[in-house]
Amino acid sequence: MSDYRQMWESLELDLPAHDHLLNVLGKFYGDIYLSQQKRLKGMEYLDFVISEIHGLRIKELLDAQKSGQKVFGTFCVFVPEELIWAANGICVGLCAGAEIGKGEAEKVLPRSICPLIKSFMGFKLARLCPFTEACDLVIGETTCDGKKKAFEIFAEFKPTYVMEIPQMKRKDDYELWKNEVWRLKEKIEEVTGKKITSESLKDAIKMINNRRRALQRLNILRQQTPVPISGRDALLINQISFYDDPKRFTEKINQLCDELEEKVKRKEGVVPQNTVRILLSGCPMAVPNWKLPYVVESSGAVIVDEESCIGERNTRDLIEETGETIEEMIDNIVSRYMKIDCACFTPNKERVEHIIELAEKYQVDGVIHYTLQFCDPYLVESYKVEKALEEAGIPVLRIETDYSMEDVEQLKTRIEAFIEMLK
Ligand code: BJ8
Repeated sequence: MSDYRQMWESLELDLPAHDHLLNVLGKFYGDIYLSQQKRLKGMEYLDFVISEIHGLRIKELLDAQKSGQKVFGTFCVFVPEELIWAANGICVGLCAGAEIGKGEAEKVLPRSICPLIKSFMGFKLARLCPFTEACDLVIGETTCDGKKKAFEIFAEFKPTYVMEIPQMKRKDDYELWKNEVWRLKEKIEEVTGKKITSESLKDAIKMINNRRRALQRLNILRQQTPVPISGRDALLINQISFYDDPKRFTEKINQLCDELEEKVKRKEGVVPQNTVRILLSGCPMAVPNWKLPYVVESSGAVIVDEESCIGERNTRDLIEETGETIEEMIDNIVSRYMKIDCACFTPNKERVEHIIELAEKYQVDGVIHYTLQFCDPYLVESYKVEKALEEAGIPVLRIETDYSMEDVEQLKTRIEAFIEMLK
């Protein structure tokens, strides 16, 4: 990593603090990931990507910029990344999964705001995220109030464009969303200086669909008993999908799935057959937020699926590949993205139905509903989720936490008791 110091300097990172961050991250990763037993050979690629998280991938982005490409950062799965790739841009999901730059963030944000929002502001103000620094444009959105208002401040430090996301799914809302997608297309073309053509959009749709197909394939394999991969590894794969090169990533994940299929044929699980199976549902777990999966899996259970934007909500729906003209393809993009069942929508019956569907499909023993502190949409919706799950006879545990390690012991006690009850 020391080879990259000049590159980090050019991005004006706070080098001593950045060194410290990488050390902590390396140790954390070793404890949570490398200590696992029976890991797949295919995970070596993911370990490599993580070891180069601020190195090689950043270098690739900067090299691409030198050859004229533009880099766009996003914080939400609602941003149609196909438009970015179709304009020869690069899309990276920006990390906001660690308690970083908290002091800096709290100078501009209230203390009682969602840790994810505090984290993306903190990474920027403390100059610790090379991805953010490498971006030509950050694309924000108006999903929840906290994010919406935080982007006004973030824009003072980084070129930021905000998409309006509807809060309901009536006919007018589809129109609003369609206009927003066209508006984004124009913005991306302006930044990249490239016109999106029907061919380039078609290719981009196919490329991102293929990435989703590979992740769907992974998820189908997780429905098996015994489950062939840990929840931690599956989460990591989903997290990395947001910033790796999509074609390379898809190829690697398909290879990993080949390995998994062999394991399934041999009935070889990552844990014993009778291990308690958990569905995690709720807020997204951005890299390196691995606290809860670690606590769950070190308490004798295995996570078999994530009902989250870093999981099923991002991979479940494909864009129809039937469009020939730009107008048809944009219509297909609009419909696909409006299927996202984020808690920011009201009403949001589909999400509750999906959770029950997933619980049955993955034969889970229980659901852990996970919410970040101060995330009103998911916190309020957890009441309906719990009620529906109870009516369906599926045990549920509601967890509200943040990115600090202070509550690990308390979480462990509650989760162990829940798992014991499920046994
Ligand atoms: S589509 S879940 S990625 S908005 S956790 S910042 S909601 S207060 S992240 Fe999300 Fe898009 Fe929805 Fe998915 Fe606000 Fe809640 Fe914080 Fe959140």
